[in-house]
Amino acid sequence: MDEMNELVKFSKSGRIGVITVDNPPVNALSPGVPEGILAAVRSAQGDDSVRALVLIGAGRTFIAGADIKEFGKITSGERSEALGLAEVILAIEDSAKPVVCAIHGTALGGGLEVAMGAHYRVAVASAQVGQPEVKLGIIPGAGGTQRLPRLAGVARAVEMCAFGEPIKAAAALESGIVDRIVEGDLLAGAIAFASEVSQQTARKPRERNEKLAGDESIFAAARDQARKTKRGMMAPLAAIDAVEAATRLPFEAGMKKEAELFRECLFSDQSKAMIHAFFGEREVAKIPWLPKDTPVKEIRKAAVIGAGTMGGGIAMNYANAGIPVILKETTQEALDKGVETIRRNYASSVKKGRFPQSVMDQRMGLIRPQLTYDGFEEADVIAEAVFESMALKKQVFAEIDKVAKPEAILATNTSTLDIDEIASATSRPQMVIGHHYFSPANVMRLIEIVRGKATSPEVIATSMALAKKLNKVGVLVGNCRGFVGNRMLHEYLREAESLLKEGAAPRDVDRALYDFGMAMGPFAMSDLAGLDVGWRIRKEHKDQPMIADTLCEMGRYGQKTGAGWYRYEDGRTPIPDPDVDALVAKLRKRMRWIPAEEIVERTIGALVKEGAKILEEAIAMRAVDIDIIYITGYGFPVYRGGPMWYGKATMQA
Ligand code: 3H9
Repeated sequence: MDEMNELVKFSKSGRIGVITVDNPPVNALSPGVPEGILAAVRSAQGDDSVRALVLIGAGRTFIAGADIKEFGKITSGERSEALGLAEVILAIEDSAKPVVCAIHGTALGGGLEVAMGAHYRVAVASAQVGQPEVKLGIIPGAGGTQRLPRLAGVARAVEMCAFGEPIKAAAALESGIVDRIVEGDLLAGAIAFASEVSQQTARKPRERNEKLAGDESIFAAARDQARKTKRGMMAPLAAIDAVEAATRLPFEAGMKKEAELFRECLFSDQSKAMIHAFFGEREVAKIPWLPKDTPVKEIRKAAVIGAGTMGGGIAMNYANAGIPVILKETTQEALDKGVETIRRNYASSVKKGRFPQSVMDQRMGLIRPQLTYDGFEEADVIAEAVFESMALKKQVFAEIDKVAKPEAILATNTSTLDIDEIASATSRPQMVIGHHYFSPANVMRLIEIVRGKATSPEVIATSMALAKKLNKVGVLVGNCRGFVGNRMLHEYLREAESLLKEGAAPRDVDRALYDFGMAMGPFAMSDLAGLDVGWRIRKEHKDQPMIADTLCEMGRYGQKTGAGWYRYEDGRTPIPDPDVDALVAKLRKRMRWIPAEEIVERTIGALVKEGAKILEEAIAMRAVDIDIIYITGYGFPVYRGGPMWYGKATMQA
């Protein structure tokens, strides 16, 4: 085997040259990889013993894209702008010997772009291909927006480039991205395919123009969808522009347009923030002080106490991950209601085509509803999700303590209460930890993993691994009132109420923060979550009352009672309510018009200030932990990078 460099190797199998990219863990196109591929393709041109080439990835995947770490170096001026990838891909496409890319794992971003420069692509059935660049605030920058419509047609290319979701091998075959699905050994299948085509004249993908003509309305429809589902993001719109350019301009001019749009996105604040979030999501899984050899226990069986909204959602998470779960309630009525909600949620997914009925049946089959503690002695993790009251939680933990096996993790879903006090109700505080899910628990990706002062390293490590298994983002935080997310939220909501007292209406505050990019404004969000939750907690802690408490005293708990900060005629659309305006007017200290910028500055500023205190107290380990909590749990716009990233960026500006 020849080494083009240490990242790319070349070997021969009969008359087929095999180029292997070997850059673990995901064969990213780090410096050296494009150069190695280019050298291998070039040297094969003059080698008469080689008739065709196979390009394959070593390890678990084909090329998963450009090396994202390099983008920061380009925008900071540390390295030159061009990654040179487009030229390497042209060289592959211009190879006189047919090139076959052999795909397993994921061919993403620059990886798919390399594959689309080749004359053919074969893949194993489990492979996926995609152009996920928009998730990093950029667009494909090495011809993806120009070659994908040529291979797969305009509609598929727009969808993949603008929305970033990968597709499975079968769909890639159907749409013309992949030429064959290989059963069995991928390399052997790719070599056999390359031998078959080695004598044929291969067409260059960039010259395949026949799929470019099509329905022009695709672009307008995609723009509408992007404005709705990717609100505030520039990359999806740029990706649509670039694919549209492919249909209007010759290939070279289309490439130039793509390069311009790519550069604009790459140098934007949005892309920097989204790349921060990409690495942040992976960073939060790392706990520097936890020894690497800390044992992680396997979670084979789970139990959940409380079949309300949270408990039901948590049980679904376990079932979705294939873990059998007991769901316990105290009355048959509450249990039936909880199970019915779960069934309705699954049925709605089946209806939307997310998975077939058989998957729903299998998941429902993993959930065992009951009124007793039978079988709890076998559970590896017990998750408590009862009403937010310290007395009740302590009673439940004392009961669990009697039935759980010694090595079981005892998790509470409390959102504000003291983990240590809850743990004190057991004989094993080292096994107690917070698994704080966000509503709806089966949808929201965040779990705050809250460690008490006695929680063992093993319980922490197992909880972090469990979060990953449940397809969630686990962020480790310390124990204080409200932990990280809700403690900061409290200050944010107080600031929002202060704005009302100075002259703003709830709708003004909500509008300003919605336009900033939050999933919803603070008042609409409070109505959705239920105003009574915070009210009860404030009463329990004898806190200073808020305006929201007065609304609760009026029976206005939010959406669930048809009224809160707003009125709800259809149960979910907020309508400004003169009664609330009158209440606010009575409490108003002064009356002035407050511009949207001030609303954003003060409310987001409140988050940042509390976040800084949380860091000082070491309740969160790193600023990025706070950012990921807010992006994954509180609807903070990912393209602003999270409150701490945003705060730092605006301070520097
Ligand atoms: C692009 O290609 C632009 C082009 O148009 C060209 C323009 C010129 N680079 O996620 P994991 C690291 S943009 C650098 O835990 P999994 C990751 O940080 C790119 N590093 O594994 C982690 O490091 P650590 C388009 C990367 O099995 C480790 O690899 N491509 C990259 O759960 C393992 O990652 C994408 O956006 C990268 N490209 O998932 C794909 N990818 O261990 C992004 C990963 O130190 N990547 N790392 O924390 C993914 O979606 C997932 O990583 C993947 C594997 C599905 C591949």
